[in-house]
Amino acid sequence: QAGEAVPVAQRGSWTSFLKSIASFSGDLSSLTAPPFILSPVSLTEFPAYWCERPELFAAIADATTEEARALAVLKWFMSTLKGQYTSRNESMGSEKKPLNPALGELFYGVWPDKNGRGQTDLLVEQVSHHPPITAYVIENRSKGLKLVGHSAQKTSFSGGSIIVKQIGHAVLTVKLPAGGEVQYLVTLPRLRIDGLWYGSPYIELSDHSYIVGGGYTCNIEYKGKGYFSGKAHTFKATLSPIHSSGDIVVEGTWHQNSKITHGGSGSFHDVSAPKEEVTAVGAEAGGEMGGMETRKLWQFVSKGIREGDFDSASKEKTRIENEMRQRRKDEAASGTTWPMKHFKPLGSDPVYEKLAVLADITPETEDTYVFQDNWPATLRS
Ligand code: CLR
Repeated sequence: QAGEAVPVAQRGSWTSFLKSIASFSGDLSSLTAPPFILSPVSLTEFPAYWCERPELFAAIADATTEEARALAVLKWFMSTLKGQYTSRNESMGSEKKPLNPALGELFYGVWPDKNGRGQTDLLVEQVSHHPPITAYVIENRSKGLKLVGHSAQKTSFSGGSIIVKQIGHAVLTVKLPAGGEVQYLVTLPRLRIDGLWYGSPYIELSDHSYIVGGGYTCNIEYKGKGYFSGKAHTFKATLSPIHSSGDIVVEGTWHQNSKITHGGSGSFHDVSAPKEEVTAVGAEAGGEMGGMETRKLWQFVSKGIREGDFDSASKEKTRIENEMRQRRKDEAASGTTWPMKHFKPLGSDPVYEKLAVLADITPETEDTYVFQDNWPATLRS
């Protein structure tokens, strides 16, 4: 039944929300949604999903051959998808609408060293508000691993589902023990948000994403229940050496496990063990959070949403949005713009251009945000 999962009092507003999505394409973040679907977490926290199995990230540094390294990168990547795309369903009952980050919003965090895997640091900055673009860095310095990326979305509506095209990419840089480094381009899958009619949205992945570099290309193909009457959340990854033959194929479900089905054998990834959430770290002296740090900025909005006090959540949200609007007006009046704190925009990414051609990835170029290597001291002492 329509709106089955929606609290009775909010069914009307859910229906009108769906109607506004259907007649709209572009930036969903600006649409007003009924309270039951609101998440207390801002999109600036999402890059943490890239490292919730820090030991798998660290393991990339231990590989000693190109093949082993390519497999380690794929295994780390596959193991992030469950968190990226199903964790809100697990923790909140369905996919929710995240808080729309303010320009300049920040998030810092850390996964501490454990069993010799080294400390991994996270830094996130909202580098654009219109359209929303989030830039991030994840670095394990002791292992010589660094992931830099940015994330944006283009949404449309089709057949009762929201289709989300992910814009942006990430580059993983691996320092080699023998000197030098190798880089991998990581592109992102397409999302379909199903279950809207019932008011219990969930994500299915579709199309392809790629990992390219270090002598290999990897084409990951995603299929869901709707497609060819297959199982939910399935994938097939084909890892191909660039200069020789001999593919390795991995098949399975990204939210559960997979095995090598060609060019080897045995189980590949398995995400049944619990993941490890990032520990938020304030950037100011003593680990205090500044006003633009996400958990401080949204503190009372989040509290309202968590406690079901939607009146104060929405009042507080309006207050923040008005403050940001005023800031933009003041900047326009004085002919200034909000400066990025950790990144510099670059119109085309040379690493992307070099690697994308190897797997025929389109577009041929994408812009990027170059990290300025200015970690706050609280993460580096
Ligand atoms: C952001 C980048 C992360 C992976 C990821 C997971 C969930 C996505 C999110 C990204 C972008 C925003 C998103 C969200 C799911 C729902 C939400 C598409 C891609 C939209 C804006 C909200 C739609 C509202 C319905 C839930 C009603 O690495």
